[in-house]
Amino acid sequence: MAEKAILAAVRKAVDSARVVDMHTHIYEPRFGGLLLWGIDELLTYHYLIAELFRARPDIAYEKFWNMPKPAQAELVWKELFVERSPVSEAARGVVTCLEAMGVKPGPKALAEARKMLAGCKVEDHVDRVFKLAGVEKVVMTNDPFDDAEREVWLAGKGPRDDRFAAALRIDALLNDWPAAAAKMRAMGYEPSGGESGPDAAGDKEVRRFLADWKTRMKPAYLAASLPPVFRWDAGDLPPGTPARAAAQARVFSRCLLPFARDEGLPVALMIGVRKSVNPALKLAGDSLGRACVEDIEALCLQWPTVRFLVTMLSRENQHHLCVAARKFGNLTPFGCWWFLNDPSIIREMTAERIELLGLSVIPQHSDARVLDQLIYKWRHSREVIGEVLAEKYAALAKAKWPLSAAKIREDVERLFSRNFREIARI
Ligand code: RAT
Ligand code: ZN
Repeated sequence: MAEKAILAAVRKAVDSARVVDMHTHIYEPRFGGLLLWGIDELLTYHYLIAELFRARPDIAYEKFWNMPKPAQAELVWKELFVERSPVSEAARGVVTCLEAMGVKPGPKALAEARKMLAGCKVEDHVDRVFKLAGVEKVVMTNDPFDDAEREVWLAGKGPRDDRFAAALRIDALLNDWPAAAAKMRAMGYEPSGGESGPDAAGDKEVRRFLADWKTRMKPAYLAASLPPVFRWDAGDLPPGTPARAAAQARVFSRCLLPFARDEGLPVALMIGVRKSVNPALKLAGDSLGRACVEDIEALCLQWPTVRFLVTMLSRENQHHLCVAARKFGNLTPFGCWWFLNDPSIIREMTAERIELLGLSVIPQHSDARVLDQLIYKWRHSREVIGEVLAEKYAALAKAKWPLSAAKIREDVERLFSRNFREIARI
């Protein structure tokens, strides 16, 4: 294949790949208000709220939080789209969405987008966004400790929409055991034990809880977002470990991992978030820290039959994570998470991963919190991932390796859907 034909074949394969998006925060329409969509939600995305406060540090946080959502959206629009050009990745994302939905981008687009979406039925909007984004399936983030969400699951309303798979999110069990235990009690479980975690009978109760939620949700995997340093118990928990860390280690190692192993459920770990470094910013107030990849290597070694899907928030961890994945077939790096979901970093991480791990990675997830974001997150990522792949294929062609459009399509499909499907068995 000539270089020009290769570039065209890669572009076509990447642009037409049907994505399985392995981590989002969007919900099936039957979850009602939990599914966020539309222009006002796009503009009040926490990534943009952080940017608003950079543009207007004079605005008091409380004043902003007390504004009704449409007024918040108007303020973000004015400051980040009218007064300034929307060049940041999150702001450019809104422009991509507007354009894709047929609203002429420009200072008047907010009013136009509101008008256009006003009479729209959410189900129709889901269809339209999935089509525009080229997404076939998304995985939600499902938290049985969230009261509003739990109610929907317990009510068992309506048939499942199989474009939305579930993920059983268990942060609550790991991050604040006493509070999680109290909630479990209110749900009819008896997680015996103390501040430093469940005892042997309590372990069983936690697993019973997980089993019940597995039956209810049919999750593709268990998931947790974790700080840069978190404890798990490799049998060496030193005496005097603080209660909170001991509880985390105990729940992780004696409840979650055996459960995942016995049930054949993959475990997705999102590591490196430092929560609430600026609490006044709420969801926008988290930062990051460099994690310990050595811990993940030890985890993969000790639990060889558990499939670990791992993403890390620090750019400095990415190379080591790839090297770790070369050593452990049960470790799959995924996505360019949160502060890494920017074209310059996606380019670097995708090249690094492909050079070290070939096609055995999941290059991206969207983390969309607002349905419409699927459009821009995937359009922008396809563009960059396509460029990286084109370079690799061009180098192969230069060395006379035979290539075909069909082979390229097959490789791309692995990256955008098959690798995840095979691990999660969905
Ligand atoms: O990317 C985000 O929106 C973050 O706020 C988090 O949701 C993170 O992705 C998470 O799942 O904890
Ligand atoms: Zn997320």
